[in-house]
Amino acid sequence: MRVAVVMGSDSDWPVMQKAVEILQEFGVEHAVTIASAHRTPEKLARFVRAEEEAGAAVFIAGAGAAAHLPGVVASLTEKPVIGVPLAASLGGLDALLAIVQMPSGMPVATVAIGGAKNAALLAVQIGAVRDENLAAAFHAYRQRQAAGVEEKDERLQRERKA
Ligand code: RP5
Repeated sequence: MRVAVVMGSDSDWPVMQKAVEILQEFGVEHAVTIASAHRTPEKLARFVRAEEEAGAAVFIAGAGAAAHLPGVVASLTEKPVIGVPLAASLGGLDALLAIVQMPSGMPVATVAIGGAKNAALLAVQIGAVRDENLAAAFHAYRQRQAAGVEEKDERLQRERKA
């Protein structure tokens, strides 16, 4: 499975790198680039075309402010697009609304403001539908997560007794 990650600016990277960390953790082949729907539309179109040819199954697009990037990526590909609203202005509410309010017939799966980690996990889940190894890795991830909650609860109960 291959995932293509694009963001509108280098200022998006501190958040978007959390998506890349998850893809690395799951051993998912990926590409990352900065390309803007407004500032570099032709570069964006070239990236989407190149990634389709390279076999990308899912696109993750992160942008802030007038966040048209995920929607424009969706207009350029028939692969699923996951949009990550980023808090570049107005706490990210502008980007959230811009990304989530896609016109009928043109979906973008939108995660929370700053939700780059969940975007990558969702991409992994999409890939896991047809990849048993990825499905097993995701199952193990969920089990580790549940075990972590149990540990926190046990610690809380111990502290309350002390
Ligand atoms: C958006 O504008 C980018 O995705 C970024 O979140 C925001 C601000 O960009 P810079 O001015 O930091 O380059 O297009």
